Amino acid sequence: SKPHRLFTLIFPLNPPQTQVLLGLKKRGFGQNKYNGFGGKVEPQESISQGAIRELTEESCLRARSVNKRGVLFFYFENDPVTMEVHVFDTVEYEGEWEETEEMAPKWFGVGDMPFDRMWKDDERWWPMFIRGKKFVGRFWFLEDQVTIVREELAEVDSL
Ligand code: 6U4
Ligand code: NA
Ligand code: NA
Repeated sequence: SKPHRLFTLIFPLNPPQTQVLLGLKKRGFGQNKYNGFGGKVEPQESISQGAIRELTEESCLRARSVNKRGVLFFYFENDPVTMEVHVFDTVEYEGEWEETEEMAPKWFGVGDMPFDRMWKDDERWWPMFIRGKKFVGRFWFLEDQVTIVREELAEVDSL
């Protein structure tokens, strides 16, 4: 099979889960897009440990627990490396969010997402996310990182 690389993507929700903290990414892959927090999983850590670490690095919030919500696979035209992104939420976190070198955080209503400033796949799976469903998705992008030429998306009972 093709090489793939593991990533995390975590969304802090406020009780009663009507708002989500997104970050405007200031540099690197996905720059100028709003997204959850996350990054590459490091070799010595579990995937959920990676999500917790990235959340702190990028927003200063410290998650006490995380919930697995989905797995997304991204394929880009002319790039042999599949991105395998593990999506989490957290409702148990400590600290005050702060802007960091990588992210400028901002709260949004879960029904009022800035999809025109997010990755194109997000509006596809976000409805499942906010209904409390788990999901697995695969999205094939052109090199422009905008156009989705094929997708597979399904709710699942467990991950
Ligand atoms: P460096 O700068 O090497 O430390 P790192 O923070 O480890 O980077 P980063 O930020 O490049 O990694 O990771 C990419 C982030 O973008 C992950 O959280 C996954 C997320 N991501 C990538 N493609 C996405 C997509 N199509 N839709 C989406 N999130 C995506 O919602
Ligand atoms: Na990151
Ligand atoms: Na990283």
